[in-house]
Parts: sequence; C-alpha cells; structure tokens
Amino acid sequence: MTQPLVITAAICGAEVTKEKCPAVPYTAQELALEAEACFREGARVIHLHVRKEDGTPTQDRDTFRAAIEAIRARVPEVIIQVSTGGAVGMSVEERTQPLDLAPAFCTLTTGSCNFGDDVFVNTFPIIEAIAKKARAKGTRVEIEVFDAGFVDNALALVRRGVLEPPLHFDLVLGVPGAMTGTEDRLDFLLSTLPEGSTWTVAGVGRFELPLARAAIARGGHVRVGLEDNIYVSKGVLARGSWELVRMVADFAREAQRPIATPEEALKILRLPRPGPK
Ligand code: KMH
Ligand code: ZN
Repeated sequence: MTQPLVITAAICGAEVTKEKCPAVPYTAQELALEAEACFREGARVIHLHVRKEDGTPTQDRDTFRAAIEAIRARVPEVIIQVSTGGAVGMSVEERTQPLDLAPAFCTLTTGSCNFGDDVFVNTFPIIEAIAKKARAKGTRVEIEVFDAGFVDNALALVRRGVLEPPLHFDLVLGVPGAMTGTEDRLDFLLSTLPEGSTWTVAGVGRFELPLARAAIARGGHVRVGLEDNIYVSKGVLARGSWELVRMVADFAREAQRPIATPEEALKILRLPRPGPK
C-alpha cells in the first residue's frame, strides 16, 4: 500500500534574503504565518531556521523559543524540526543552541561539502557532538545528505553506537558544490540507504520540483520551500513556501498519493505528539 506523503516546508533557511524573495519570513510572527499557510496546503513538518530582525541568520535559543511558541500558537499540530546546520561558519556551540529547548526533531548533517563558494564543515567530532546532544535531549534526528559519503558516515556512526536505526534521511540534491539533482543521483543514494529507513528529498533550485515528483513516484517524502528554491517556474518568484507546498500537494493528488494527516506524519517519522515545545 502507498504510504501517505509527508511534506516538509523549509520556510526560511539561513541564506535566502527578502532582497532575493520578499516572501522570506524573518520574525517569529512572519514565520508563524508562513508555517500556518504551509500547513493549510498540506505541509506536516516545518524545517526551522531563525533570523535576527535584519535577516542575519542566528541559532540563538531565545529566538528559536519565540519562533516555536509563535508557530505553536497558530498551528499546534505541525511538527517543528529545528536546524542544527545553521549557517556556514557557525561554531558547534552556536549551532546546537536550539537543542537546549529539547525539541522533538532536528537535523544532523553527516559530512562536509562545498556550499556555493563556502565550505559547510561537519567533521566527525562536530557530527558526534551534535548527535550526542540530540540524544541527550531526546531529539530525533533527520540525517541531511548533501553528498554520497554522508550516508556512509551515518552508517559509521550507527556502528559506533552514536546513531540508532531506524534512520530518517533527507537527501538534499543540487547544492552548488555538492551532489547534483538528477534522478540517477537520487536512485544511487536510495540504493545505499539501510533497509527500514525513511527518506525525504529536498531538491535545490531548479531541481526542487522535478525531484519532488520523483520522490512521490518512488514512495518517499518531499521537502520544498524558500530555503531551497524561490521560484514556482522560470523567473517567477514564489509568493511564499506555501505556494511550493501547494504544487507538491497537487503532484501527489495527480499521482494518487494521499497527503499524510498530522497523526500519520508522526507515525511515519517515529515522533511523539507535539507538546508545548
Ligand atoms: N544553511 C546550511 C549551511 C540544516 O538546516 O541542518 C545548512 C542547513 C542544514 O541548512
Ligand atoms: Zn536548513
């Protein structure tokens, strides 16, 4: 039987700015309104970054707390996944601040790669520090895979007892400097995932929507949003992440793939019911 589709909305990110796309939310209120709009269109998970008032990326725990409270007040059922990636160049201490709030779900990038003209650094000590803090806080991780070796690194961490299966992966394809976003790359990565894993695909830039369709057809899950791509079609800016979520929900309906209810999404991702945090 086809598993219902879980759509994640990556509504803000650390890099994209209002100058590039005016719909990018910065403040807690903007994040909450965008999260609510995405939930209405079918998103069940909000991948959350936060910003200072001027749009500078931050991993400040109080800024996360305010954003989470604002989102919870508008959409109590949505799953909030905090970023531990933050922005390139941040220290591990800064990156892991949102884990102090003991969230149910966070990201964990299991390798380093070029990231545009920068390098997104995730040495084994960094990965282990984040994974151990997440475990101590009872936070489930989504493993972010930007390149093929990241899956192997996650498996090495399972062997070392740092990560515990069943694992959940986000295959992030199309980052300039890492793995590209073609279907053959997706299929290769899928062939390397351990049995029993769940997976979602985040295509970056022009790869976002084609890879969403590919993931739906293969029984996986989908992440879209302004963090990864700001266009609904060539040269046409999205009015919000909700518009990209709406497109994915339409793809799912065309493919006769049901959208997960909030309850189904929790079960698929093996998460507890959202609490006040
Ligand atoms: N902003 C990227 C450097 C995550 O959220 O965990 C890292 C990132 C991954 O966005
Ligand atoms: Zn992110």
